[in-house]
Amino acid sequence: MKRQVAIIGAGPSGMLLGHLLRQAGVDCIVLERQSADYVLGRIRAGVLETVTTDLMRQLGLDGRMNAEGMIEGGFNLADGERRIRIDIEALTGRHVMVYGQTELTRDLMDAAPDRDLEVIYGADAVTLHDIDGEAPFVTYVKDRDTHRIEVDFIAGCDGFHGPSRKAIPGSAVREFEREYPFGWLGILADVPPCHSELIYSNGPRGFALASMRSPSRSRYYIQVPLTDRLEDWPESRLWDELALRFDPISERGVTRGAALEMSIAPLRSYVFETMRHGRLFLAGDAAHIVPPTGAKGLNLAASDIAYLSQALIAHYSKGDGSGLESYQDRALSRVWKAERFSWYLTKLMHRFPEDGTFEHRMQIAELDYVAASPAMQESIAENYVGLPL
Ligand code: FAS
Ligand code: PHB
Repeated sequence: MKRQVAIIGAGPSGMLLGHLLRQAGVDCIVLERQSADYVLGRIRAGVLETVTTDLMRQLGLDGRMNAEGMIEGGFNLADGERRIRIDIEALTGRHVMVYGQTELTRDLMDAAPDRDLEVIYGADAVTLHDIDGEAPFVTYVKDRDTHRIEVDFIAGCDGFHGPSRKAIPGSAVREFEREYPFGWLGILADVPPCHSELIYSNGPRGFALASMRSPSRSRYYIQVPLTDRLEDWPESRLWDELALRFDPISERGVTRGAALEMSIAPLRSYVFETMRHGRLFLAGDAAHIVPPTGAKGLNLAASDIAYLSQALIAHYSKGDGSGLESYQDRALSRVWKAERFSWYLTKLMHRFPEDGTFEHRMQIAELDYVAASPAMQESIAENYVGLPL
């Protein structure tokens, strides 16, 4: 089989790229290891920058997002008893959209058949071949048959644990990493949010985030030691902890309910600077990871895909290869700025085990400065809504 582009991974990166290429008449195929249900079962991001909502609008797939998503003109930083509202609408003229990654992925999946986007779920043993050569190809196994696809280009959209990054030879690897000494315990429940906007709190008991998916569905996180397991956290214990942290600083206090999902995610900052190697291009979590504190992960994947889709479409429609040549540098410029902001907010809002009372007073002093400085609030706001492409 011969296709123009093979896309590995049917998460947000792969599905956004697939739709954008098909919309421009570029022939592509998406290869996904898991089932569609499994992909939809992963609960992840909740806040979309305009770079992401603009792509959905460009695809004409923003209908449900506009109907069910929540426009947020601000968010809050807190330190236990004080809430500092960052008025992103007034400070930047822009906003963010609260609409779960699961729903965005569902919209992209549901539209694939009618838009002639071929997605192979259950594609095992996806392997990249000759990515340095002029005739790369991909192989995979499905229903015990091995399939081979000759391609012009491969888009590695297979997340942090996929095969694409690992296909790049060690001599070309340039990577940077920081692992954080804690994780995020998250819970999703059909209960009304405690506050009309997100609250990131660095209170006396540690970091907590009050987020949402709709006026009747809430998403909460608290910082937990890396040694904690889900079995250490019966739902009642987590609701007690969330009430202690958010009842004093929220409009309505925490409403309890049965968990639809609970999970513990590790936090890391990671950049793999070789985002292009020969005919292979990496995008999204395959190339970089941010701690979710700045709500950047999904949105960075979207900006990579904005650059990569423009480059591939220019190559096929005009024979213009300049976008492919500049992809890595353009993408990395935005990636590193988002890594900085995510690292900054993570340092500001979390209790680090190695920190003492002085470091905590530095965090409080920083929040005092944020509370008093319109310039600092504008800086935080412009990073939170997403820097320009
Ligand atoms: P994804 O990981 O979403 O998708 C990669 C796809 O490739 C997956 O479907 C996978 O099954 C597939 N794949 C992997 N190996 C393969 C193989 N060998 N063959 C074929 N397919 C393969 N971001 C935020 O902004 N806010 C958050 O709150 C947030 N929470 C997160 C929580 C967790 C537990 C994780 C892991 C990430 C979180 N993120 C969050 C970041 C997340 O939203 C990512 O940025 C986003 O999923 C990136 O999308 P993709 O690049 O498509 O990668
Ligand atoms: C979420 O709603 O899942 C969410 C929101 C903002 C973040 C991280 C996660 O920074």
